[in-house]
Amino acid sequence: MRALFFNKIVFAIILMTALDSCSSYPPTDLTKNSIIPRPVSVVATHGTFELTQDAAVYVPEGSNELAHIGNYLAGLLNGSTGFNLSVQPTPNAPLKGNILLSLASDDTELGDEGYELTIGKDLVRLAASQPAGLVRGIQTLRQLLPAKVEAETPQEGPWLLATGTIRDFPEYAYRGAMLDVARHFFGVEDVKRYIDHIAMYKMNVLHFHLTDDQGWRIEIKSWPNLTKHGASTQVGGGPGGFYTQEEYKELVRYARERYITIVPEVDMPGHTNAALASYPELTCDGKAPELYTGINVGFSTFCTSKEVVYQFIDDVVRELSEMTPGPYFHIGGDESHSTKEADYIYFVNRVQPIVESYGKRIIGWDEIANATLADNAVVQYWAKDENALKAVEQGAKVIMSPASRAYLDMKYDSTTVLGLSWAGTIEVDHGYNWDPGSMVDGIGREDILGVEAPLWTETLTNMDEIEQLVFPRIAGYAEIGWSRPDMRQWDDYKVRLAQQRERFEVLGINYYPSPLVPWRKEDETAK
Ligand code: TNX
Repeated sequence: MRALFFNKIVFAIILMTALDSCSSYPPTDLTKNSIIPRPVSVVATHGTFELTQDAAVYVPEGSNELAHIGNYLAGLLNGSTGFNLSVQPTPNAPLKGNILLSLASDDTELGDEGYELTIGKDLVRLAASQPAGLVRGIQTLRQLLPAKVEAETPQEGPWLLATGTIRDFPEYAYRGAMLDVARHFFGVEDVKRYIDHIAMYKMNVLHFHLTDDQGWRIEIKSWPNLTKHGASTQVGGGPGGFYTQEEYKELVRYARERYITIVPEVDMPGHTNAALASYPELTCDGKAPELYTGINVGFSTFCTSKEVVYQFIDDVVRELSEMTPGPYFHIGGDESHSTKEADYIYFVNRVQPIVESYGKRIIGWDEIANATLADNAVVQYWAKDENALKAVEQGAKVIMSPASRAYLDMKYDSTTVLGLSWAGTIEVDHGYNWDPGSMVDGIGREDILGVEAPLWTETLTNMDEIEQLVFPRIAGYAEIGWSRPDMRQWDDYKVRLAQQRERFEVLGINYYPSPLVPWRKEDETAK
């Protein structure tokens, strides 16, 4: 009887040891990480750091901005660890067991968003030349901790990190995702969740598609009917909605805290039915069209020869620019199929100086390259190579959003229920395997400001549906924007992506379990 009991114990110990070795815990090799986007360099020193309840986050004295970033980090860690890490000014005394944030402005290689994360047995140091770099480095630190760090409620530790040094900085300055809140409206909490999702992968731009045929989603005080009437519905006829200026400012603040720039888009002269329905003087015949709840494009246009149109645009750009600290204003300009070519060019040439007069740099979809571009204008390539080439010939920079690769609203394959397929289907590998600098003949890395993945929401009505199309592809677009092309191989990426699954689950993200990704089985996942 006793022998049997003893045998059982021995067996249990052997089993536990075997499981432990599969999960490589405690972690000792920093090069065995699953960080997305892949960092520039990782050097392991083969030890382990343990984060305990005695730790604090230290920041240089006298900087509110760094204290704020320290709080952001403590906030990410405290919920799941159950610790009560506080933010303290860096003392001269020993800092054993703590996390230390600092600025190293002489480390110019790191640029605006790079960071160096040095994990020692006794101390974690995160340094950057600019504050934004610290926030990017915090995302790396997050991904090095067990997935359950993403939980909101206390989880059991230990909270261990392999020791070593990561030096990292982005390939492209602009790394974004777009959210269309015009076809279907999404409230402030949904947008914040979207912002958190993109922040996790070190993206730095939320392009906010605020207006379209189906709805006008931002309060403009000088033209109140835009939201009173123009926001009252959406695709399918639901109630729609809009952001008050206070809500918009709150989103700007939330994004800014994560060093994410909001780029507001007012799409024009096409995609304007909601505005035309609200103010008939913006149409040529002076008649208000009905609100539109279908998903066709190309049927609406501002009356480009009327002065009131430019007064209207001036007011809209002014009110929106005043609430938008970022440098960009997106004027849309796509699919204006009901605007005569000459009128379209006249219109874009008139609108650009208005935007510039409010201190903003213009972005437009690639069609705007047919006009005479303002100095410093940025053209967002989505469809036509010739337009992107015209942009570069005029000295503009290009954002790469090729629909056949980077559109988050394209289906994964023919069985995907949500999404569209006019630009083809985009499986996870197809969305990952392309390089912005060699996508269009004649457009090289030096012409490119960055990469953006747009999400159009004709078929999406809630956050679960958004996430089904966004995850896991968003991680790939983030890596394309951040990591050098020679650092990106699908076979390596798909393994790192598989290891993100547990994070998606802890965060309650409704991801698409692509058959091309070797998602790890439950019993093999790291603790
Ligand atoms: C094209 S891409 C559009 C949008 C649609 C999208 C659907 C672009 C600049 N215009 O109006 O929502 O396709 O995928």
